[in-house]
Amino acid sequence: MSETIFALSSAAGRAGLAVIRLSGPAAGNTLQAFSDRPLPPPRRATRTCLLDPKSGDALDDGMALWFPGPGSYTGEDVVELHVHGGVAVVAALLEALGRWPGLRMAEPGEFTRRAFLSGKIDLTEAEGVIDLIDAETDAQRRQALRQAEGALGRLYDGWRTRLVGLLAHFEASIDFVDEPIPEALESQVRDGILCIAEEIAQHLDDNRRGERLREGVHIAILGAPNVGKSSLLNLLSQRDAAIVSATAGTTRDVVEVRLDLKGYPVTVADTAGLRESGDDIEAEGVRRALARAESADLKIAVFDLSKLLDSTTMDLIDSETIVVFNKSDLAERVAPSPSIDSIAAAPACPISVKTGAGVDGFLQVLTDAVADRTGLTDTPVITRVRHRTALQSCHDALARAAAASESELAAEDLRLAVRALGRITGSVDVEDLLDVIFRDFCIGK
Ligand SMILES: Nc1nc2c(ncn2[C@@H]2O[C@H](COP(=O)(O)OP(=O)(O)OP(=O)(O)O)[C@@H](O)[C@H]2O)c(=O)[nH]1
Ligand SMILES: [Mg+2]
Repeated sequence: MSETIFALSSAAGRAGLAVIRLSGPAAGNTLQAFSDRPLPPPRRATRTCLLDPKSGDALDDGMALWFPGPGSYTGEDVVELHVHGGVAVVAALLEALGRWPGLRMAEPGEFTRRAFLSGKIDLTEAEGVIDLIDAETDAQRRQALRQAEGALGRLYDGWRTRLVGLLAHFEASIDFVDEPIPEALESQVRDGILCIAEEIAQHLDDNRRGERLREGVHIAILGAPNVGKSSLLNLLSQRDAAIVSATAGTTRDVVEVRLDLKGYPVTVADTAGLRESGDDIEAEGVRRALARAESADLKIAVFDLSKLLDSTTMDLIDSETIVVFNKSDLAERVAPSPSIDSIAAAPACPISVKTGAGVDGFLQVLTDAVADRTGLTDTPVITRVRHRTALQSCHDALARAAAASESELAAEDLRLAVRALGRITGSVDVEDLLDVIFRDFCIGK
């Protein structure tokens, strides 16, 4: 019989309310002992005075909820205690529960792990729950909620069910070794395999949208010294994150700011101005800036509209770049440079960080570019490397199965493909994965 676990499920620290959760066979008895009353009606919030069962001292006056298994989050008997969120109240309750026989503190993610083990949710739903707790922006929340509600799991289960059907056809024919597989059946199975392989290939070809939305889109601000890169970072983050000065070569380190850009999570990095420098520290700054340009999901190439356009920055422009011509307030002083036309293929925004001119338009271009590269399509998207690896091996196995000359070999590859999908949702043995997946959870969830 499994142990009964308990934990503070709300955040630690002073608050209006705190929720302590218990799950396991002793949950009901514990509530009776701590309230000195019979169990309340199931799933009904009931005002309850909580007592220390040893001394009879009152611990708090709160609310109790009783969820008999299997109709609970974990599938086991669950009790929730809604108490005053004072540090001493919570400490006294946790201490008294810890002394009660048969109870122990839950480990991180243990409630959700039990929900998975009792078949209440699959692994993708459990991961959706982690993401929902970690979601910092609205787009992240929507993606996580969809996954927690099972949209991704249903997609993978659908493929798995179809593959199992094809495998059954094959296995039935292998059992009758003497009879050759009818040609019509063989081509029907092969078509089925190719069709699913194609659907999986399309699903894999998603430009990492879902993973980017989970992790945040990495944006690097690049350009020659003094063009206003740090000023632009400060404008985006609405605070003095980086030092701005009229001295060229002010920024040396990469300065990173995490932002919620109209619902999308982004990490914006301001970098050192690109130029040849005899100064070792500045040269290292330039090296780091170029490394960021390499690794960023999106680049903002900044030019000073009142100066000649810098060729090092021009060389960095590609389809993942937004071009910003800053200092448009100074621009009438110089004739527009002819080389602007040559880079107009990338979206280009004339702005002035100083006066605010053009900034709204630039923010819209930036938001659209980020939205373009992140999740939230009609169909659910891959949100983790773990899914991608399993889908890739499923796809590879299907390609081998379709090309196999012997039906025994094709059947073996089909079995591997089914297994790879099963590891994503946890419907096959995944004991080795569980510690890794649930490690990301907090205690109490
Ligand atoms: N007139 C005008 N000045 C600006 C504008 N944006 C920034 N500046 C000024 O340009 C100078 C350089 O700005 P920074 O933001 O430090 O430039 P940077 O690109 O980060 O420079 P480095 O860190 O040296 O590479 C500062 O004096 C800013 O006040 C603008 O739109 N118009
Ligand atoms: Mg700077």
